[in-house]
Amino acid sequence: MKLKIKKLLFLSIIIFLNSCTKNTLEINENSNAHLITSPGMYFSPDTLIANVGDTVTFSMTATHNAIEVSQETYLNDGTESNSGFEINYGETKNLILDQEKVFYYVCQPHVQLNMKGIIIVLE
Ligand SMILES: [Cu+2]
Repeated sequence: MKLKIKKLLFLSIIIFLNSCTKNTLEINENSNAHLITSPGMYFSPDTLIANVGDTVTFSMTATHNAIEVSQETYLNDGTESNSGFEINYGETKNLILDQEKVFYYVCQPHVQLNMKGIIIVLE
């Protein structure tokens, strides 16, 4: 029962946050390796649901970066890093999801074009 409530809560967060993005959602419970790319002025997928222990590979093209920000910064289309992960322009980098958490990130030059994403890490 407790688990069900938790899942419902996460689901409502997902639906809300996904409405802020371009709506590409990846849920793949069978994989522990995920890839986020920048095929245009958006991240693909821009909403990723993963498990603790999974690895996310960010592969950014030359004009895009991916900077972790706070939830508030994310919702305000801000660009200020929260000292979390940073994937620089043109960089490919692995991120190990080591805790239950919702990560928010933006592409700094294109956040006003809604180029941002979330990673929801479940236990
Ligand atoms: Cu960009």
